[in-house]
Amino acid sequence: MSNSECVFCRIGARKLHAMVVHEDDDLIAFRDINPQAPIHVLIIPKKHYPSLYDAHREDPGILGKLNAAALQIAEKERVASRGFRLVFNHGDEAGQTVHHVHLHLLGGRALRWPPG
Ligand code: DGP
Repeated sequence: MSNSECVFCRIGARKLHAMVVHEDDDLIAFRDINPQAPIHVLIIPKKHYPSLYDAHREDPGILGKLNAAALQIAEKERVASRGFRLVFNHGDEAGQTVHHVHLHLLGGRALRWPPG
């Protein structure tokens, strides 16, 4: 299922331009439009799942696929040995703004902890 109102569905369907770094049948990864680190890639399922719970309920395996792709991209982007962070923002208090499941891959600088 895809949602024509959803910006990430449109990127996944290649109807909206993004700097794509990785793609397969199930997912697509592209550079964040507002990067918070030198490497900031979003890995998304092509199918529209508004939240982690929807994805977990409908296709729990997709969450593992997003992680596996992130590990591969981190190597390609040369941050695997330096360190990187993988983040799912879920809901208002986490600051989720796009309601299509996405995994953030952040790296290329020292990342503070705890996050803001
Ligand atoms: P989140 O706060 O977890 O919902 O993060 C959503 C991210 O999506 C945010 O870092 C900015 C990014 N983003 C929003 N719209 C677009 C877009 O049209 N293109 C790209 N490349 N990134 C987008």
